[in-house]
Amino acid sequence: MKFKLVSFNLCPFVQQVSIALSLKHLDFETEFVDLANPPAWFLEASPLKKVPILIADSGQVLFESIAIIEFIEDFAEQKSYPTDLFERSRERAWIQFINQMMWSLFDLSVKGSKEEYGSVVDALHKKLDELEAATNGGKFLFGNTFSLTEAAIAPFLLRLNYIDEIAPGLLEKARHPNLCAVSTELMADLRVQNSTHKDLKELYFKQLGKRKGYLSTLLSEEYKTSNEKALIY
Ligand SMILES: N[C@@H](CCC(=O)N[C@@H](CS)C(=O)NCC(=O)O)C(=O)O
Repeated sequence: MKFKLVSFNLCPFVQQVSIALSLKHLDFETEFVDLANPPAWFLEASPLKKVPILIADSGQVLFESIAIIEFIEDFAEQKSYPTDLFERSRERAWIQFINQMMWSLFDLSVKGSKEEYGSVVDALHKKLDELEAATNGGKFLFGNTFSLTEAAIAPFLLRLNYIDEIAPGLLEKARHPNLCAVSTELMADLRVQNSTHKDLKELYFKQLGKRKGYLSTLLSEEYKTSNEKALIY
């Protein structure tokens, strides 16, 4: 079976699904839509008018990143979740935790003053403390296997790394050693590298520029000039 992953160039939730599909070696192509000007077929197919949606060649449509990732796990022969039911449930819960944490990236990008930005960083660090405490010192979050939790967190860590380039101190080795090591591992992974729009970093900085928050003041001039309206995602 072949799949079409409907995407928006900046969307981290699409990237999670893309990594999960690659992890399971499923056959898929990515189609980008412009969410500022969405095509009629997309509005018809996507119940929440959001990406990702995954369309099978049978015409069946799936939506919501976590539900799609669960489908991928069920559909693929190669399984990722642990067989122990408690461990399984915990990994699913951490994927939800990571998806909620994804919205901190939006908060970081829009806070106008350094102080407000600092409060978001503090709150994010506390969430990262929780995740750090749950890791076990393996190569990845919960062991040595690249799993669905890695598919979930890689898009978050990638964007954190982008922000860290202009405002260092988001992921600190002293406070989050295991997460830093996982981040290094994931940024070097081809499944992660191949899961985004090829110009993601530039698009991301442009988006930060358009949001005109504190972070935009730290960008190089080329990203500061746009007066285009920023999308909220
Ligand atoms: N809970 C959804 C969130 C998806 C989401 O927010 N997608 C954004 C792009 S990153 C979107 O399509 N926004 C369009 C809109 O809100 O109209 C999921 O995990 O699939």
